[in-house]
Amino acid sequence: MSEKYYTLAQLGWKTFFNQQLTLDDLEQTKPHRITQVFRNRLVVLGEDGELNLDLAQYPNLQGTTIGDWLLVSNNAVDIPVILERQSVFQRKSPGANSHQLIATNVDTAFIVSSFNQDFNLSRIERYLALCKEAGAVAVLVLTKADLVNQSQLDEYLEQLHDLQSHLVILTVNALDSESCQGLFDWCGVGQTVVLLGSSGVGKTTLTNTLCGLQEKTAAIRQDDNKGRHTTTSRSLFFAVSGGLILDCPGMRELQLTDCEDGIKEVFSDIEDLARQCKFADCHHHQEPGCAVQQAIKAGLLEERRLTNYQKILSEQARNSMTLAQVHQKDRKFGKLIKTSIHSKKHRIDNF
Ligand SMILES: Nc1nc2c(ncn2[C@@H]2O[C@H](COP(=O)(O)OP(=O)(O)OP(=O)(O)O)[C@@H](O)[C@H]2O)c(=O)[nH]1
Ligand SMILES: [Zn+2]
Repeated sequence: MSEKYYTLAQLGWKTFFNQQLTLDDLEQTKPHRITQVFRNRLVVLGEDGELNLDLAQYPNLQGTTIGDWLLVSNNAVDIPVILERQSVFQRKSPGANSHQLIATNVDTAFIVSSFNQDFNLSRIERYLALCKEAGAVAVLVLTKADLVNQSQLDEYLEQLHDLQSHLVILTVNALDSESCQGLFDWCGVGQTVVLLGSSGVGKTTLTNTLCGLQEKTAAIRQDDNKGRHTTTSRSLFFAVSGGLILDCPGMRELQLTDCEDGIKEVFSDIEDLARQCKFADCHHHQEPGCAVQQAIKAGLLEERRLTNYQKILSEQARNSMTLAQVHQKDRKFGKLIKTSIHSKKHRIDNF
């Protein structure tokens, strides 16, 4: 990738980013996009080629991820500026009270799921909510279509009917580029695509097929000590159709946070029904005049869908609440430090 030069438009530069530049920025800096994230450094790509940015030298870049646009100064001394993002994918860090950025400035998200035990409507709904919240178009890509027969395939597809109106669903054999042709429509020049999905569903295989890579992307895969090879760092690849593909690590534990709007959009059918319930604070369990329960009884709404809606809504509330509590704790701790500095100063002043 380093020998090849790309225009900013090919790297996904848009008017949205251009509008953020001042005259000084235009004269003294050059836009670069983060294409690889490592523990200690970032690889960024601009019109003049690739640069490595040391995270120890620029601690502000710890809060960036793949897809971000940076203004890197021509003198290579000033701290790079992170441009405002057009879309942000984030989740709750597993086992921690913080957000984890997955990818930014994404146009389209391929929600990758496979026709086997991974096929799970509730998980797909989760990813749909994540896409809504992030501000990217979701396309559902179902892999391993070659491993099921037509009637099994129809059975799976039947279940997807009520998921989301206008949701584009593509069924593919990720190993066969002919079968993946429909995906290229979303991967044109300057378009950024992220692949989301559990481990083993075929994200790396799809990336290889879309990018015309023959061999496994060995450089970004490391043994996780369990005899399993998983994608460990975040990397950006170019599709043969010119688009940019972001490959993120497997996300087995997808916890949603600060995602209420996204969830409500994905479950707008339930939201609409809830407005017709007799009680404004109806929990849709056994309350009289519950329009949601009536729809379930009438076969118009799947009970599973209501359960998943309530589950992920309360999960995101819990996760967001924990973060709020952490912030409150931080503020209290900050005050404590200020008070102790103040009283120390007071003691010194009075000495
Ligand atoms: N037959 C068939 N095999 C597939 C298909 N897609 C992926 N595979 C196989 O499924 C296995 C897992 O695919 P990967 O591409 O490594 O999965 P991944 O989603 O990148 O997994 P992580 O890197 O762990 O997140 C590999 O052995 C692939 O060859 C498909 O459409 N058909
Ligand atoms: Zn109700």
